[in-house]
Amino acid sequence: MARSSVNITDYFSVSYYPLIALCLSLFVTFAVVETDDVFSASHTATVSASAAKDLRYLLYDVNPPEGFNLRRDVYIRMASLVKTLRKDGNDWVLVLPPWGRLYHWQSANIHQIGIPWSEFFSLTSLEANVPVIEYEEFIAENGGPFLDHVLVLQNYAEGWTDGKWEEKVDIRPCIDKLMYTKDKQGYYRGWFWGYEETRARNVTCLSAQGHASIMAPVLQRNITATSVMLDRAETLLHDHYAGKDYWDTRRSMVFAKHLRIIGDNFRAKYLDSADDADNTVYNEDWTRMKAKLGSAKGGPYLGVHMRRKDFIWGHREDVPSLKGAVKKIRSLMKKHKLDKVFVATDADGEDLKELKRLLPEMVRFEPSIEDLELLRDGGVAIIDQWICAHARFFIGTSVSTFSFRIHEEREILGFDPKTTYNRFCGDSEKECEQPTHWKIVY
Ligand SMILES: Nc1nc2c(ncn2[C@@H]2O[C@H](COP(=O)(O)OP(=O)(O)OP(=O)(O)O)[C@@H](O)[C@H]2O)c(=O)[nH]1
Ligand SMILES: *[C@@H]1O[C@H](CO)[C@@H](O)[C@H](O)[C@H]1NC(C)=O
Ligand SMILES: *[C@@H]1O[C@H](CO)[C@@H](O)[C@H](O)[C@H]1NC(C)=O
Ligand SMILES: [Mg+2]
Repeated sequence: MARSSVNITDYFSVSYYPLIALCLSLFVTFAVVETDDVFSASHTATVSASAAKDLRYLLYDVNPPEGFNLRRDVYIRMASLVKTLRKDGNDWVLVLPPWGRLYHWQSANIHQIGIPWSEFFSLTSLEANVPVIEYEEFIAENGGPFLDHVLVLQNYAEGWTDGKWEEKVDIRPCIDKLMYTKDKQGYYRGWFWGYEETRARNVTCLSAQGHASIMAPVLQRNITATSVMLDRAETLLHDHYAGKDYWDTRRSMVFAKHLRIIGDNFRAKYLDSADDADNTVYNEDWTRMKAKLGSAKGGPYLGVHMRRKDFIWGHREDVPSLKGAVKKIRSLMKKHKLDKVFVATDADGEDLKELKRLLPEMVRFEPSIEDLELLRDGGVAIIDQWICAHARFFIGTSVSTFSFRIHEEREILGFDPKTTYNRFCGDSEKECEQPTHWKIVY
């Protein structure tokens, strides 16, 4: 079996530190070409004290059970809100909520709390879309771990009145048990991404129904505090799903360079895949990454995302048995004349053993414990997604946001939609509707 485990520790010592130097040099480059380079246009993360007057911070968090890939989707909604807010006066900055305590991130008991975004994404790239700072940078700029106001978003207790949809937002009594408690000094304590020192001066529940930017008037007029956190931010909908602004933000979510390097080295070593031959040459500057649809060829392997765990516990009819999935994999390999298959999956225990028995030739990215400590579960998920994104043909799992993020990555790389928007069907699923093609709006 082609179980392949690379030694990532090598990549780290070789390429991680030069990376910091590289980032610094990129920064200088971007600053110089300011006139026509979007990459420097919106950088206000370090604002001088004199301009700090109307500087305001938007923080947010998401319902604890939500996973990595839905959280990435909520980021897009918040970035859109910050853009709306910035159009109307104040110098709003989006504070990136540290990663951690995700239900699925429990590998090997490694510490996975308070992880900065720079471990997973390129901050320079995010900043070229909307001003962002890491949480620890916020604490430093703000002079301490104090938030002025937390708004806990919730639906309306009464649902949609008259069955009619309307956009609205109102201060309302909290529906669920409040996850914040007052301490002796009158400050509110809560989870705050595991930062125990963080506290809030005020907490209010707000019923909201509508798109992210319905919060703009409230944040501009009703709440005048400098730092405002929206908890349960997933309550708000996309301003315009798959529109230009959506795609700008999505394209700006460039994976951290060290993760892309590890993925690329793995492709080269185990999958005969390289950008030049595969027509997947990547531009670090997402504002200049405009691959033509159908231009990407991809590496000579089938990419598979097979979601298991909670997706099979409910015996969903749109998720196949392992046998069914392997049958489909074999037929796709034959059809597309591919003799290699890369499998990304969250399968574990008996399920994984069975999969390895049924598909012994599969290639998987399986880091050692030491490597996992460096990458964390989020880094491994990104590397899995990056490798799937470069496959000649991809098949994912029905309604998995993990698969959806791979679709988007392949769309950015310029793959023919036929090679991307595919999913497994349940063994006895009657109408197996395939995923929707969302075209990039540049
Ligand atoms: N490395 C890796 N991790 C996976 C894979 N599939 C699922 N996971 C993990 O399991 C999580 C998915 O479940 P959730 O946390 O419920 O939510 P999600 O990320 O929004 O994605 P979906 O549940 O698939 O919609 C991911 O965030 C990953 O951490 C995979 O193929 N490779
Ligand atoms: C915001 O202020 C306006 C005007 O004073 C008021 O009508 C509205 O109810 C307030 N909204 C919230 C959410 O507090
Ligand atoms: C908390 O916020 C609410 C809503 O804006 C406001 O009415 C109230 O006065 C605030 N409480 C404190 C202690 O500032
Ligand atoms: Mg999920």
